[in-house]
Amino acid sequence: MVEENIKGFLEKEPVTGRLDGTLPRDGELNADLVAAALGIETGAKESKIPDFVANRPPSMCPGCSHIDVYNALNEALAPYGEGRVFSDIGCYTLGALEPFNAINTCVDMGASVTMAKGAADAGLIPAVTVIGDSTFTHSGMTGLLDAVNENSPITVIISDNESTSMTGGQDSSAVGRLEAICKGLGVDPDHIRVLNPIKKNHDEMVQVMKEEFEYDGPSVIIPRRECIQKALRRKKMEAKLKKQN
Ligand SMILES: Cc1ncc(C[n+]2csc(CCOP(=O)(O)OP(=O)(O)O)c2C)c(N)n1
Ligand code: SF4
Repeated sequence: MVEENIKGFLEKEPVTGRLDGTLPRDGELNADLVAAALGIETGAKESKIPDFVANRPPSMCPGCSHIDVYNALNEALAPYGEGRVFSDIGCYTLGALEPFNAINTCVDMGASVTMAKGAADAGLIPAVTVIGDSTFTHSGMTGLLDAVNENSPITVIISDNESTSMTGGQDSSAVGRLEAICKGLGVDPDHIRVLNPIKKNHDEMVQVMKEEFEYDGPSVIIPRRECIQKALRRKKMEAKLKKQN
């Protein structure tokens, strides 16, 4: 019944969208764009960017834990050559840009793990994944299970900022459970390595990464430090609650 309705609608109406210019060819489909495409007046006005705002590429916040992860990763991977870091979508995707140039792919949620597995199975070793804690629990876990089942030599770096930061800092369903999840999926506990990604620990991080790149099986590295923006909001809230009590 439902199928007949859809068919009928499509037969009567021309299909419009990104290809005919009704919607932009790329980028996010926000509510205003979709409303305009449907001919709905929302009253939203395009806001002009003031002249004093300089055009610049996006970047990670100063002090972000992902920065420490990329600094270590670039050093640890240097002897192996480029083109082996499969990543995903989140704040850490900004590691694709200068000055890091640290990741080579970003396709869809979770693809970092399956792409690394495919590359390793095809002979690209080491093959590395960089994925966020939230994206990992959304759709990276299944790929890791696959890597465990076939003992694929990949290193999955779960850059754990205990937050879903790119979309506004929602709680991540991974909080407090990442090691247990990886163990449950069958990763050898000796190859689940938790790190504190701060400058002072740079050499230790490089060393651990090098060790896991040499391991002939799936390994997981979890650099864990709370997102700075989330920590600031949390501290503000805690101070407010303290004042109220
Ligand atoms: C299928 C799908 N659902 C939702 C999103 C929106 N989204 C963008 S990044 C992201 C997760 C970011 O969290 P995390 O992986 O922990 O990285 P962080 O931004 O915290 O570094 C989500 C849910 C998306 N891109 N694709
Ligand atoms: S919002 Fe958080 S995770 Fe994102 S770049 Fe800033 S500190 Fe890093």
